[in-house]
Amino acid sequence: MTTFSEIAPLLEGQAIEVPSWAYGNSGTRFKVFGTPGTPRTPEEKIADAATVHRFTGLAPSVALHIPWDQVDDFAALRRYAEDLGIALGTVNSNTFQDDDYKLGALTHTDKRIRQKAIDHHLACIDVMDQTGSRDLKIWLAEGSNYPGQADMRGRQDRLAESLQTIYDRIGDDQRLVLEYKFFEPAFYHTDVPDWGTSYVQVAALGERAMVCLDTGHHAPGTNIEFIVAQLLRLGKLGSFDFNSRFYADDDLIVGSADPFQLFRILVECARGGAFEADSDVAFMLDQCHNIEKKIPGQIRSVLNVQEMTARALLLDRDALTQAQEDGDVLLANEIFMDAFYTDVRADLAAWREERDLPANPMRAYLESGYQEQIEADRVGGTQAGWN
Ligand code: LRH
Ligand code: MN
Ligand code: MN
Repeated sequence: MTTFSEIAPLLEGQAIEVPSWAYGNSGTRFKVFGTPGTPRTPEEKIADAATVHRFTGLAPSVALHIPWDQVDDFAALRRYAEDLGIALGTVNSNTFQDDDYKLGALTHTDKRIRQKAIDHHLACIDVMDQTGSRDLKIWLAEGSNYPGQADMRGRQDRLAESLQTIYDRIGDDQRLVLEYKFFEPAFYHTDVPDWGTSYVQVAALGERAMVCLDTGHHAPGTNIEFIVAQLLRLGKLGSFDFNSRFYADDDLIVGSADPFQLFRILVECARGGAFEADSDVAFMLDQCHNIEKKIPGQIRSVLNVQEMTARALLLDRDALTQAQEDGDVLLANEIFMDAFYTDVRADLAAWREERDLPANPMRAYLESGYQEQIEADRVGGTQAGWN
């Protein structure tokens, strides 16, 4: 049996990056609901992200999305974040809201448009240089809606060429992470639809190019933990975008739709060394809160990741290996499920108190008055920019 005190040191270093866009208003293509207290500026998003960290101790950095978080002075934004106790993290590019990119960006047949998309990524790297960010995360909304519409193969070639130009500008301490998604907004073919395509593209670039796995970007029924195992095995799992889904890319609170799947993914992370101090895997959230309050929504997500990480680390790996080698199917499954069903909430509450964190971060936030304050202070919030 593995005990909670044995796994506590591994929990110590856990860091979950939150997305700036989670604090803005979002919705579906039918309606974006305004929420009182929504940030009006990148600074206010960062203040909210810092609040999540203050109550949980789990979220020491916030990801930016350019141009949603465009400011004149990124070095000043960095100082602002650091004064609040957090860092600026991954920089996400955006080539999905410009008319020029209707038929493609990095894959477009028109060299001028490809260059425009490349230049946007180079500008993102300039931002990273000022914010001190390590990762440039690229998700491409590129593809086609009808068979015959596009030369899928030619687009792969142009994609490789464009990515190479961007990668050549990535600094020695920086990385390029390429996120895949099987459909949407394109409905017939997508240029980076799966981990294999992302892997092929980043492997051709070099060591500092990695794959980003967004848990909401697979067909229903996909064994995501297998992909995690494979990418860790290949040394190419750069980062996660965690969220959960019932149907498509629902971007719901992590662990809400399928806690067992989150557990299975985190078991493979443990198996592959992703929680070790020398691991480079970035754990991020990618969520949109359509109807719930955003800060408590993020608090719930990071706590869910922590709780499920603890349960994954409690898996008695030696006993499991023995049962697997003995071919004892039912015992192996029982050992696995025992860890999943372990209730770690009391242990985690005590663990937090030992670290001067609130035993129940959600309750502490709701009682802190922060929510009432931002609802009173902030009038006319900006949209996250997503819909
Ligand atoms: C695309 C995506 C990608 C974007 C984010 C807003 O569905 O997951 O990571 O940057 O949503
Ligand atoms: Mn994502
Ligand atoms: Mn997504």
